Parts: sequence; C-alpha cells; structure tokens
Amino acid sequence: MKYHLKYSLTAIFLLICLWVQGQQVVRYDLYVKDTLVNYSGKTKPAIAVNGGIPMPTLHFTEGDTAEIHVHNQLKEGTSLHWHGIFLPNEEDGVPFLTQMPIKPKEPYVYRFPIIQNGTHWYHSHSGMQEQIGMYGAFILHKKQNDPTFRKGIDDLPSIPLVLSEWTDLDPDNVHRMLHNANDWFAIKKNATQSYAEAIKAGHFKTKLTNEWKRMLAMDVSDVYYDRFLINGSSEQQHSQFKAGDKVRLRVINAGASSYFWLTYAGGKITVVANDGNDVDL
Ligand SMILES: [Cu+2]
Repeated sequence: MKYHLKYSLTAIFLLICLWVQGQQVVRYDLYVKDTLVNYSGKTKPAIAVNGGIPMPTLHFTEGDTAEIHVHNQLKEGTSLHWHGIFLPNEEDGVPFLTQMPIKPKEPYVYRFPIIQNGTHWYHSHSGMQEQIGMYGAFILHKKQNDPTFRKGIDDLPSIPLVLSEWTDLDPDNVHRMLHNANDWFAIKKNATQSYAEAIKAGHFKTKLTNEWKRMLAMDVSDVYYDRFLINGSSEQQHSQFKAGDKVRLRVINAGASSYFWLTYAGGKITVVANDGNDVDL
C-alpha cells in the first residue's frame, strides 16, 4: 500500500512536469548595449541588442508563453514595448506607467502568454532608444491545427523586412527641432515653400493661412534622414530564393516618423495580412 502511494505520487509528479512542459515556455535573452555605427560615413552612437540592429527577430507560436530576459548593459534605464500584443497590462513595457524603467545591470523578465498570431514588432519605450536601434520583428505563428491556417500562405517561407530610418543627428535634437517647427528638414528634403512660388501658383492665401497656423510644408515623414534601412542595412540580398518562388514578406514599419511606399518590379504583391490580422482573399 505504501509503495503504491509512493508510485502514484511519482506518477502525479511526472504528469505535472509534462503538463508544465506542454505550456511551451519560449525563452529569449536580450543583451542591450551601447555601440557605434557608421551608416553614412560618420561614426555615431547607437544601441545594439545581442550585437545587432535591428533587435533579434523573436518567434513564438500561439499558445506559447513568452519569457524574455532583458539584460540592460546601458548606462541608462530601458524598457520594451510589445507593439499590438494582447498581454497583461504590467507586461506592456511603458516606463512609469506599467513598470519602472529597467535600471542598468538590473535583470528583468517579461513573461506573458501568446494568445494571437501575426506579424508584429517590439521596441524600446524609453527616451529615443527606438530611433537608434531598439526595434525588432515579433512574429507569432499559427498553430498547425488552427482552423484559420491557410495552406499555401501560412506555410510559405517568410522573411521579416524591418524598415527603419537613420539620422546622424542626436534624436533628442530632432525632437527639439520638431517642437521649434523650423525649416531645416524641409530644406534638406527640398520641400520648402517660398512666398514667390506660392504667389506664382495663385496660392498666396493658402500660404498665409499655413504660416498663420505654423503648419510646415510637410506634415508626414517630416524628418530628413541620412539613410533608410531594411533589416538594419541600406541593401539586402536574399539569394536563397530563385525566380518563381513565392515568399511571404513580413513588412514592418519600424521607422520613428517615416511612411514607406513599397513597389515590386515583378508585378503585383498580394496582401495576405495587415496589422497582424488575416486579410480575406
Ligand atoms: Cu509601438
């Protein structure tokens, strides 16, 4: 009888272990560190996570538990926000609101269940850290037995295309210049409006109204950038694909202020999902 009890306790213990295993905790370790980059010919400070920009692509499957260990090797606080992810509020990564900043050398763990699928991203929510490298793809796969699994789409080979911008200016300075509403970026982008041109085009009144409103010539994508980046570089080759292959591009606009327009030389692109939601085809 005693032995029986012992064995059944062991069995229960093993079952609990298996059940815990079945929860599929997927762990990532992120080492956040100051670095120097040279995108434009000038060496500038940036932040690399696990040695790179953008941050590593994190993959999970719906039903997993995400466990993300942050190792802050900066000299300032940091935080990570999971963009568009359904999670308990305290994991949302907004400093002074849902958590305190992760102090230098202070270990921090984000842990939350993955209850959705789709292409998402994550980024720092502290200061201007996002602008200088702290952004990355956050990809949530469907379960194989998901009733919405689309054969020929959800099983395509996929690559993240993380679009971003690089400025040689200190991003805090960019922020300050936007508040001043000066014309510097418009000059750099050749987008200034002169009174003479406005009068010539018969839009003197509009020009005056805009000046009165202190409305700048460009309202969106209004910051001049030195480089635009795809997965952290000016150019990318994906030689693993050959003509005729189908590929799913997981396009993420990780730009701090730019809108991007994509074109494909090979014809039309089919949009299969948008903002993490499947599109009816
Ligand atoms: Cu965000």
